Amino acid sequence: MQLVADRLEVDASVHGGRSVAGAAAIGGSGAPTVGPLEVHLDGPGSSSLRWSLANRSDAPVAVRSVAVVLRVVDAGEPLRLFRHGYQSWSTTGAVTFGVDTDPSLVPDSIELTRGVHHADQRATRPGELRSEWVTVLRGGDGDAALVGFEAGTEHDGTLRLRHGADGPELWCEAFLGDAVLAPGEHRLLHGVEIEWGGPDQAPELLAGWAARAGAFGGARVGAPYQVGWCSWYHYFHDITEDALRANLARAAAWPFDVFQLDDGFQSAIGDWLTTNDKFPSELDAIAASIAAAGRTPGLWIAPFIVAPDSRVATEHPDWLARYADGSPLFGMVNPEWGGGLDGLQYALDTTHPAVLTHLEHVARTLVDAGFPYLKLDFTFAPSFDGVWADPSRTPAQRVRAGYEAIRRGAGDDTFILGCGVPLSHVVGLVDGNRIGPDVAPSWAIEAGYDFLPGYTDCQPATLHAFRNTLARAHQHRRLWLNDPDCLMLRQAETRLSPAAARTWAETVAVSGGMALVSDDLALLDDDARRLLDEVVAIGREVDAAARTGAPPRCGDILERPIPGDLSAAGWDLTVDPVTAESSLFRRT
Ligand code: 9PG
Repeated sequence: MQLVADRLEVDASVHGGRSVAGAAAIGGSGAPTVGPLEVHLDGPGSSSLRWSLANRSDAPVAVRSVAVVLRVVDAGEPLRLFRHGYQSWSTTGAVTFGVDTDPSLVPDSIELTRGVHHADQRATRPGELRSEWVTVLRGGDGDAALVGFEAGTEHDGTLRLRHGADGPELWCEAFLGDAVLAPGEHRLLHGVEIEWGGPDQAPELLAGWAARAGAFGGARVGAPYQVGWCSWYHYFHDITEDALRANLARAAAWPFDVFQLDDGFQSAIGDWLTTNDKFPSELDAIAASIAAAGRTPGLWIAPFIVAPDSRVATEHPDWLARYADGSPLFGMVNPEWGGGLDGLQYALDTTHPAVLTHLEHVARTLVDAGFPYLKLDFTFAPSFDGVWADPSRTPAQRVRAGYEAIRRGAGDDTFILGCGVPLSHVVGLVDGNRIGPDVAPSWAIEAGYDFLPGYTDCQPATLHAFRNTLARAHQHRRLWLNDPDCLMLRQAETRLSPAAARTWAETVAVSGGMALVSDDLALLDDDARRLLDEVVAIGREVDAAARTGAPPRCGDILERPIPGDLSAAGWDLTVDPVTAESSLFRRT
């Protein structure tokens, strides 16, 4: 297989509408130009592309995307692609060109869902497969090529495998999401690297890329191994202060560092500093009780979305992002949240200085109230297409600005866990990141619960969390601490078999990632406790090895849609994803 630089492709419009999309040859003398945009390229098709973009006109230009197109030559079939998902919950794993499809092409896929799971919320071209931030391509001839952006903080990097005139093409796309370049403005784009390896070396290629991207972005990888409890996966929205306190009392017998309250305490989405009727105490009193029990108080918030009837939204309508018609932009939907519009929530405009001051204040107030551990959820909302106060900002810059405000308010010592987050946007700002969909008290998704057309694999199910935990194992201690999502230890009030619960526990262990329990502790017996102790013992070993040596290795990452092999620190885990049966061995 060869990757041969072919041309430049630009999608842009003169501010206000007229398209200036087009292609330009590369390789000749002078910088290729499409309409008012000039692109400086250094090393296209070599192992390292450096590039930048300039608006040479005297009018503003809205840039959707700029791509260097590589022809994929002599790859042979099957042509496999490591498809890296956009955000925490987005499906990650191997797909085959000409066989698999992009979920945005499913006829009844919903635009909000496409915005949640891709940098570009528009549907792809037929036959196209796309990966965010990084990919590995492997043809039938055996060579594997990693193509990855060194960062995703200033703009997204989307790798699109498409049918071209002469065969497959890989588009290395800088996605700016219609960010407006002022007349004369010049912007650096994130570099793209290509690394080659043998047919079995995808895990090593990915580990090497993650190490370089982490070092480049100043990744926060030094936090201690985390063991904790989280209120979500037993109580969900019905968590009460009584239930929280009952678990805190039982936690005395458990080895938790962190004790984290999840969704369900807040008076409204967006009004994070006040509790609802289920929580008679204020947040500082709850944090004080957790701290008095010797645990680190943790709290969930969804800082960039607000309920239509929340105080923040009704008192500050100018803080909301907008659609072109002037109505507030939707950032997520969840009927359980209420808000007055069937569960639809608005997105805050993180390019508005007052919004950033507000976010900083919320974070500082929560840390001052006693929560040095914050889980930030549904944080993709500022990436959506819309009308933003500062039109020069890209989707990546909008998300990152929100995280930066929270980090400023929370201080350097707070553990920040990203969730529902476009992963490339937050390197250097988060300590941990959720790297997969939610677990659930069942293995596969249950019939009749497929409520996201095209995106079923991103819905809550332990199998879906399992898949991403293997496929993103290379990121642990390179980009952040991986959070594979909570263990599911209980044997009552669950449809997970004992074998499946053990398989998931072993997976969390061999991933070296965060070990969080999320059961009503009253339901857990001695077997559950022994399983947690086993997870923590193996997890600590794997985590320590990942700090100094290689991250966990998923050996069959390109072999099948759902891999089953994970190895680290002498441990070999093999799982059949269909039956959820596992075998775990220690090499001697
Ligand atoms: C709280 C939860 C937990 C959980 C998060 C996140 O696609 N969905 O509709 C969807 C809903 C909830 C969800 C993920 C996806 O879970 O991952 O740990 O904090 O929010 O509401």
